[in-house]
Amino acid sequence: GKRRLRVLVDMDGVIADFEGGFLKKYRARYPEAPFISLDQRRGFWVSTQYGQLRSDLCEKAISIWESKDFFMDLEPLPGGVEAVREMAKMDDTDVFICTSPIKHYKHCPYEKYAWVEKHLGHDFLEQVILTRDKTLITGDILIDDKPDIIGVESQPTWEHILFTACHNKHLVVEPSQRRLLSWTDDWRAILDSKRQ
Ligand code: UMP
Repeated sequence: GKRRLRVLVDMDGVIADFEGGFLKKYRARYPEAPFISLDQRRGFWVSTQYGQLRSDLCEKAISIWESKDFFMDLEPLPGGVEAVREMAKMDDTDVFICTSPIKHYKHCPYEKYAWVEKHLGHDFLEQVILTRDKTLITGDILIDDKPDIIGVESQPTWEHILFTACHNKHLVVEPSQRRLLSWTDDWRAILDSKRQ
């Protein structure tokens, strides 16, 4: 085909292990506080589920990802960085990392760039999109673990591919909603299905 394929890849929960990094730092900082194992996670918002467990835990959870080095220290999720590198090398394919920074901006935006530089290389910084509204970004597909991606544009150009994560794996989704179960799943076939 002559048109290039544009792939948008989310960061937290797709290529960077937000949930694992959160739980490790939360347990280290609040060893006496109850916690939610990854098997028990339900719903996209960690802070909401912690707040339901005990009201003071909502702000304790938030304090973790607002801390310096939280985003920088996230481990890559298995196969994610390799998949992104590989798709970026494919013919007629443009890949962008599309991620929403938290509003506590002291560390997060800087560390997201630093993470991409560390794991994908300096040149890949050209591909970073920080936005709180992914519906404004045009693309053919958006690979993201958040089940409901909404914003001011009611008809985004991309097809949302739901990346399976601890918080969404039990969720029953519309039959039309495609999932990527992990980076060992057939992401190449999903890309090919969108090529002209
Ligand atoms: N985030 C919160 N609260 C939560 C869980 C995540 O603020 O309970 C943040 C972390 C990420 C952002 O910066 O939300 C999610 O970004 P995307 O994965 O949608 O890009």
